[in-house]
Amino acid sequence: MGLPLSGKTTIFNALTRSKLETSSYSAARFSFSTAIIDVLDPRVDTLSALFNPRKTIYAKIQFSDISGVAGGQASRGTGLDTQLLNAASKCDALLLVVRGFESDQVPAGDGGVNPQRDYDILLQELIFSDLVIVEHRIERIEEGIQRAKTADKPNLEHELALMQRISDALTEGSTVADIELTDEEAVFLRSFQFLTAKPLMTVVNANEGAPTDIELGWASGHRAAAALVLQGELEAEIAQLPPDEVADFLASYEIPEPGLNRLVRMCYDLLGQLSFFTVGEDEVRAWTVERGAPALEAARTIHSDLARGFIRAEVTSYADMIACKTMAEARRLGKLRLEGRDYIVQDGDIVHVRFSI
Ligand SMILES: Nc1nc2c(ncn2[C@@H]2O[C@H](COP(=O)(O)OP(=O)(O)O)[C@@H](O)[C@H]2O)c(=O)[nH]1
Ligand SMILES: [Mg+2]
Repeated sequence: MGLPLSGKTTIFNALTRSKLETSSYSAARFSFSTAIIDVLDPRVDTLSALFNPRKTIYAKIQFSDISGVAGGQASRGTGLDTQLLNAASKCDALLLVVRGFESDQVPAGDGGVNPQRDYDILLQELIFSDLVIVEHRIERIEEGIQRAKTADKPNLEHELALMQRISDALTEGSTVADIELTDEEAVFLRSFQFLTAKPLMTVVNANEGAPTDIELGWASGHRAAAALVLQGELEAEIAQLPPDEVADFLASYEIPEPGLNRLVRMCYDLLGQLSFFTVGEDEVRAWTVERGAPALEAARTIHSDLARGFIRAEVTSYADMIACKTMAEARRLGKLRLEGRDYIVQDGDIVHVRFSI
């Protein structure tokens, strides 16, 4: 999401190889498009070359292009459109696109191009929309406390204190993610789907040739927040190239890798996720779990039966697998470990679950 004409659709096209129409005049109305991409992890290709499976399946990320933040909704007290809030609240992370490019064709509005200002406006909108939810909840709890039986009051008062703490933090410009919460509080708050509880990624959409390695401290001052610069239009062009022309194109612009790759790594980092792999003749496949997830959780990601009947996980690190080339050799050299349900899965692990139901 982002302000009109920041290049949301351009970035979306770059990320998803889509060809949605971009426009040089402002459409501040709600619109929504979505696309799913394969995470082109070179480790999957390497494993696929080793095992020569019938199917190769990459991890997937779904991106949505959500427009409709005009800027100033919060200060006018109107807040974001309900459809927009619904669409955004379903996402695991928010990607804020801010304009960093100059252009004679695309009006920049009052004050010209200013990424930090636009970021502040967007964050204010998100904070305001969470504040509306909290204030509404506080009213409901206060009504409830007046009517409640004595036995129910402590619970309601407990929740009221939590909501007031959130309200105070948001009023001071913090995000929900910034607030120290107990696990119990965090679980309780999930159903409210606060936007500022989500990881926030800021993309500064810059012109071709703009430096991409600059410090963006202003966009990473909150917990679970990070920022990067993408050359949106150029990246959208790269996304439309035939795969065998990409390397030459990147070299001619002195870009080490498509910005999409950097962004995908940022997604994994901020969401605290990692990939593990399953391999075989039938299928080589990447799976996604949260960092710190035990083998049992990895098994459940593959299939609930594998978790239900979990016996052991056979685990080989990615590096060992590449060195050994076959499962038989990994086994012979003792690189295939038997792990229990509590084993913490590592990024790149090749996992085979033994189970019985
Ligand atoms: N010069 C330049 N123009 C861009 C860049 N990114 C987007 N644009 C143009 O800015 C306008 C708005 O882009 P669009 O992606 O439709 O913005 P959205 O309203 O946020 O979805 C379009 O005319 C784009 O071609 C960029 O990096 N450089
Ligand atoms: Mg658009």
